[in-house]
Amino acid sequence: MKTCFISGITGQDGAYLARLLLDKGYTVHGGFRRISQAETVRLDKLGILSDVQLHEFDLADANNIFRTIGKVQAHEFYNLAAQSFVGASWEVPVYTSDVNAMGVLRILDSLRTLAPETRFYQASTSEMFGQVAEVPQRESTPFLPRSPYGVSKVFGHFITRNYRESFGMHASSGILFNHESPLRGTEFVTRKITLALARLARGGSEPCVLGNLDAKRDWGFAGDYVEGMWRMLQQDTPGDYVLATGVSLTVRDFANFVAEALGMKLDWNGVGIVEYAIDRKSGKRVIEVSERFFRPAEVDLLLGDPSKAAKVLGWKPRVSVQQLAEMMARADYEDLG
Ligand code: NDP
Ligand code: GDR
Repeated sequence: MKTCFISGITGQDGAYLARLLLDKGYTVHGGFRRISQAETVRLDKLGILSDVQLHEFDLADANNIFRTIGKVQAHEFYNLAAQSFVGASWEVPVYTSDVNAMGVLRILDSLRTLAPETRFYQASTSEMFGQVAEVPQRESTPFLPRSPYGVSKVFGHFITRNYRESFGMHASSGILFNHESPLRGTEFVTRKITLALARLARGGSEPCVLGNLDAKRDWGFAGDYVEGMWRMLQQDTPGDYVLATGVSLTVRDFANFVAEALGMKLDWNGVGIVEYAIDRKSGKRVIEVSERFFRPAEVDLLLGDPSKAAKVLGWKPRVSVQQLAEMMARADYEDLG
């Protein structure tokens, strides 16, 4: 029986990965942060809170990481913990860098000393492509990050590769494009839209206020993506893999899918900062735009090429972006009932 450690187990991906690995018979350990109240709601929602072993774990604390790694001695270590909200990374750039960049190094160096045979997964991101050098983006596409978050993740990516090359560690990076689910944090744009529109469908009147509606993203389902993470660590040799759907749509497109799933039909009016959408049936103002949600620098277009993952890992996403929007909209609508 294998043992794994998941940092960020309380987050969206951590919860889905924990469920997957429990189903595969792993003993699952996970790291949670010592904050005023530990956030275990996602593990609870999946019904697995009592099946996982939780440890206090903070990427900012090297001694804590060292002790935890020595204690657990996992076969596989998945580093999913991060300050993951791009928008916040301009507000807390030093913290974001410490956690997302130095945090990875703290783990790798502890593993090198205490558990060099442990297989390591690093949660890299399509945000590293930033001002994209080519379309679609693949493993060989140069990184041109556009946010403190993206810059910090580039360090995490390269230090993972460096420990692989320097010390022969089985360390892999998944360059994952946006993946969402009903467990997605409410500040990310997909969940912000599904929650706000579900409230409107339940009789509410507050419009969903968004930023850049023209941003294009390659959105998939988190449940599919954690399967890809696991497959990377089952390979004989470590490597870097893009996980994506190969379909890119605007924020506006995603909102249209959500509206449709909730029985609305959006009519869009105006452009730029004065754009808004009205539901043709109820006449309610459903979406508005505010400068507040624009970023100092934007990643305009992300579109991934997952063909290496398909070929080497046999990985394929199963849920389309339209099915994803429906799944999330329905879940929020039911929860509000
Ligand atoms: P979430 O924001 O849902 O989860 C992040 C997790 O990290 C939470 O468990 C959080 O704990 C934990 N965490 C935050 N700061 C620290 C810290 N200082 N020490 C220890 N734990 C910490 O993110 P996702 O599940 O969506 O993403 C998982 C990983 O994948 C992240 O690294 C993210 O950057 C990366 N990624 C995500 C993509 C996506 O589309 N979802 C795409 C590409 C990469 P707490 O519950 O206490 O806040
Ligand atoms: P992203 O996801 O930055 O791609 O990072 P997010 O959902 O925050 O933004 C996606 C795009 O939507 C635009 N947008 C808005 N975004 C938010 N959050 N709120 C709004 O009101 C809004 N209006 C428009 C954004 O400008 C952006 O272009 C996610 C995170 O999970 C990262 O951790 C991960 O690495 C990347 O995906 C891949």
